[in-house]
Parts: sequence; structure tokens; C-alpha cells
Amino acid sequence: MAEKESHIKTTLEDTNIYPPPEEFKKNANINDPEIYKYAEENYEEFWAERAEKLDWYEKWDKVLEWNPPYAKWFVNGKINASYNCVDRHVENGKGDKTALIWEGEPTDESKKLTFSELQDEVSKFANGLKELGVGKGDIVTFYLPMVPELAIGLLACARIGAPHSVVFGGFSPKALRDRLQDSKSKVLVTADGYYRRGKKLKMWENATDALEGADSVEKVVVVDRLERDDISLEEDRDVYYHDLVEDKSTECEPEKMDSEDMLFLMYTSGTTGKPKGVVHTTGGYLTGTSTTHKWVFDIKDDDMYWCTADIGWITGHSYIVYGPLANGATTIMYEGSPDYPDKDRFWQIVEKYGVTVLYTAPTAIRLFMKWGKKYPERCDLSTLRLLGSVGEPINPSAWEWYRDVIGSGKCPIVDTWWQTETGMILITPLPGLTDLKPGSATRPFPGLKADIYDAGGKSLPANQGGYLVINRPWPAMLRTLYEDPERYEQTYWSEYGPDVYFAGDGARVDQDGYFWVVGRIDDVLNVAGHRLSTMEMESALVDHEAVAEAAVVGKPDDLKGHVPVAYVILEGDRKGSDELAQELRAHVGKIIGPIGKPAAIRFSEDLPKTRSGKIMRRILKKLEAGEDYGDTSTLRNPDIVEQLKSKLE
Ligand code: 7RM
Repeated sequence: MAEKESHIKTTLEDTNIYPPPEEFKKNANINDPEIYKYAEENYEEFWAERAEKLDWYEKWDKVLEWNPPYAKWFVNGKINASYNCVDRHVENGKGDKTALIWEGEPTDESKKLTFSELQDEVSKFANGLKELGVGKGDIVTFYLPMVPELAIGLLACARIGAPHSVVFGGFSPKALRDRLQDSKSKVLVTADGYYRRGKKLKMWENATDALEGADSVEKVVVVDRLERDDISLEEDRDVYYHDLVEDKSTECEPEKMDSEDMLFLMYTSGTTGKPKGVVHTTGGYLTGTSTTHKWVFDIKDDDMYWCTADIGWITGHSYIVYGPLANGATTIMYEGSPDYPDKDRFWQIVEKYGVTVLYTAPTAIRLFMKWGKKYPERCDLSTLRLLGSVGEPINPSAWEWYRDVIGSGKCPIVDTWWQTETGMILITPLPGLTDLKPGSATRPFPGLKADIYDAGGKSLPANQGGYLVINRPWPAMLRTLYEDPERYEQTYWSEYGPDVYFAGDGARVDQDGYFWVVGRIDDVLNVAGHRLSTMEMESALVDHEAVAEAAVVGKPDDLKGHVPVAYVILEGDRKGSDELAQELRAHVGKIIGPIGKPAAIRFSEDLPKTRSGKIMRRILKKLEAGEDYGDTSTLRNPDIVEQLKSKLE
């Protein structure tokens, strides 16, 4: 294990500070601290200069039009995201450079596509989509595993101006159906199945189930990942991907899109059961993701960049597909599980491709820590030069392990805070500039302003916990919620007025201006980096005939950050049993998807409630965390808390 660079203690945190290594700093894309001052004082010019790195058909007349809470970036600019991620690199002589590396879960399956090959594949699929009747403005839903066709599909949609809506492949038929209906998608792209831990998992069955009642869907494209012969297609509706693209031309003129045309829709969990359709547009999103990708990950032309997220989440959209490809970088995608065929698979992939920049999640890092360092130590990880973290707060011990064991003590770690809604990384170190403190996402990206407010909207002094807000619009910000502007205004811009973005996270800023994000303050759970709505789980539970009432809260978990725990009151004189608990877990899994399954079901006669009948989830949460639950005198039934507590012990 390498020596740590310094052991300076801060006053409040028992934490080391890691300045950028000199070598790294010298060669970093960004190593002049003046950038912060420049961006702050020349905010619009700063972003205009960044946007100029992209290729536009027509330049914008105005950088930013801000009518809080509605923003337009690069007003009247004309651009195509697919052209910028693919064609322009071919035209600039990089046609033979590897754009996309796909690693299948079976160790003998992988694919490499150069930018020229990617251009051909994207154009063919785009022409196929056109043949199916997809035109500008038609929403295409993707329900796919991590196969190359997913990345190709997003770019094909972007090419013809059809916004995509990707639904994570682990979601249930119901979740998919809800999203198909809400977005009124004409076309669904799915697969027969995929590999997970060496097993062939079915996907087509879920997709066809979801299609029952999803009446807007006219055509279904099926990727035959598993070459199954036991599925039957509906002749008028369904077509195999390979049949669709087979005879298509490799030429497809990209649509000239307005900067503010919708690039994609991404559904995310909110405080109420109904998922929110987050709308991202073209010019600003591409400017924001390409800039942050290049600066935060210090991307150079010869980097081998691997983000381990699934493209079904925003991290995959911004930092597997759009950011890296807009920068002409080589991006890697992996289909499977980190423990197949063995617990060293990630490190085998790092060695196989000579990965230089790795971006993953704390939940994965904690799992690797538990498995032990013998797995990474088997592999050559010497190519790694920078490590990233995203999805939830990273505990300092996992941070140090990541740095020492994976990064052999020499790689800076960029802990990046952002959200589906922000589209791009907002709070982050710049690895050639920022002194790191394990567990802190450090500072807002140049030009941005973030703050911590109390409930009344007062900016809090250092080291006081409050609500995280963003005080300036940024290019990749969400523009609205799909067909629901009221909910957009109410969720993000009503807490403190229409020009303060309310992130929904609790945080504090320390004496050095470093941000420490604690986690969600609403009814959203962060389970292993996945955002789940407790309300959705509760409605899944009460949907079961045995359940009268349910409350779901997060219980702290060493590996996953939090796991959902369900308190359940049964109908009539029903009695709880292990069998019923299993049945309820499976039921929630079926409605939401396996990641939504409660870790435990706690049957109870009653739940702590206010006099007006509201379940006090706060108290249940404290019970689960083993913390003091405070005053219960305002409850209608204070005794229940002691009873529940004694059952837990
Ligand atoms: C990118 C992503 C967003 C929520 C966000 C936070 C939490 C994400 C960090 C983090 C602490 C981080 N999008 N979160 N990154 N918390 N430090 N570096 O995860 O929409 O799925 O989730 O995730 O609570 O609000 S997301």
C-alpha cells in the first residue's frame, strides 16, 4: 500500500487532505485556479466558450434566457447530438479510433466499434426507426440490458430527433407499462433476455406483459441477445433488430435540431407514487456533459474510460454515452455482474483494456472491500490514473480503500454529486486543482453556486446542516417535467422561490467551503445508488389483499447505504408469518422490480401516527437506525413506539 501524501487534520473532521499529486497536476486539463474566478465573473461567456467546442449548424443568438424557473440555453442554436458524438470525429480524422468497447458477461464475448463503424450502425438503426414510422418528436422507449444496441439506439434517436426514454432493464412490467403510457411511446426497443451471473435471464416475457394496456405502442424492436428459439413475435408489430437494420443504408442525414428540442426523457422516483418524467434538451445538455466529462475526468485522447453504471440510469446517459462520445473518447460498457465468473471481473476488465479512468459507485466499492483485496491484487491495475465515485455519499473508509487498493495510492478520486435532474455533475473536485477530503464532493463546478439553507430560506453558516440548493441555472438542467409544469415548479422551485433550485438533499458546508452531502430528505430511498420511492413501495404493499396499511423506511446498511424495511398492518385478524413476509417481498419485487424488494417485513398491530392520522415515518426510521427517536408526546398512540422497539431488540 502506498504512502499517503499528507495527514493534515481539519478541525472538525478526522480526515486526511490529499492535494493533487504534482505529476498529475502538471499534465491536467485544468490546473489553473483562476478558472473559478473567471467562470463566476463571466458566467455566460464561460459556457458559450464551452458550447463552441461542439459543432453547430447555426449559432445561438443568446446564451441564456432565464425566466425563473424556466431556462433556455443557446437560444435558436441548431445542433445534432448524434452528429457531435459520432460523425464529427470521423470527419476530423478519428474514424479508426475505438469509440465503444462492449464487454459481454460471458468472458469470450466482446465487441469494439470505431467511430466510423459506430456511424454506420447508428445510421442503419436510425433508418430502421424511420421505416417503423418514427419521426421528429416521437418518443421511443428502450427496455434493454447493457448491449451495444442500447448506446447505438440512443444515438440513432438523437440523429432523427426522436426523444428516447430508457427504462432500466431491472424494472417490472408494471413500471415499464406506466412509463410507456405516460410518454405515449410509439415504439419499444427491447430484448429476448440477457446474461446475469452466468444465467440466461428472460426479458421478452416482461416486455410483452408490459405491452398489455400500453396502447400507444405500434412497433416493437427485439434485440436477440440470447438467440432464444422459444419466443414468438407478433408479425405486424414486432421485428428483430438484425432484420430491421440488415438492409438499411449507412447514410442518414442528422436532423437539425433546435438547441431546446427535447433530447430525452428520463423517469425518476419522486415523493409521490407517480414517477416524474425529467425532460432534457439538446444544446445545453451536450455542452454540460461534455465539459464536465472532459474536466472532471481529465480526459485525454488516449484514455480508456470506463463508467460502470447502467445506461438505464442518468449516469449511463451522461457519462457512458453523451459526455464521452461528444469528447471523442473511448467508452467501455459492461453487460454483467461484478462477480462473474469470479469476484475479480472488474479488475480483469481494467487489465484487459488498460482502463485509465474508472467511474463507479460507493455501493460497489463497499462490496469489493468486503470481498477483500486479494481480487484486485490478482490483476494489473497500473494503468489507472483517476477514479470517480457517484450515486451516494462515500464513507471515508471506502474512499481510502478505493484510493489505496484500487488506485495504488496515486490516483486522485473525484466524488461527484449530481442528479437525474441536474443532467451533469455539479459538485465535484477538479482533479488537477482540488485538495481532496475523503467523503466530501468538495466544491461546485466552476461558475456554479450552491448553498445550504435552513427551512426559512436563510443561508446557514459553516458546519450547520440544512438543505442543499443551487443558485444559478446551468446548461444541462432539466427544463420541465414531462407534461407536468406545475409539478416541476412545485417540486424544485417553490421551496425558496423560483430562482433557487431545491435539490432534496441534506448537506452542510465546512469551514473551507467544502460540501458534505448527507442524503435525501424526502421520501426517496437511495438503495445501492438506485433511487426508489417509498410511496411506490407502500402502494405496492397495500395492493396485496392481506395488507391494510404499510410504511416503508430506509434502514442503514453497510453495503447498500440503505435498504427498504416495510412496516405492515394486516387486514382483519390475519396473522403475520415468514411465508406471508416472503410473499409480500415477492409481490413488491413483481410490481417495482427486484431492487425494490423490502429487506424485511415487520408485522405490527399499529404504527406511530400523529393526531391527524399521518404515519410518522421519521420515528420508524430512527428505530431502524437504532437512534433516539425523540419526543413522542404528539402522537395519538405513543405506546406503540416502545412496543416496536422492544420487538426489534
Ligand atoms: C447521479 C445520480 C441523485 C441522488 C442525489 C443524492 C445522491 C448522488 C452523490 C450523492 C452524495 C454524491 N442521480 N447522490 N451522487 N450523494 N454524494 N457524490 O445518482 O438521480 O439517481 O440520484 O443521489 O441524494 O440527490 S440520481
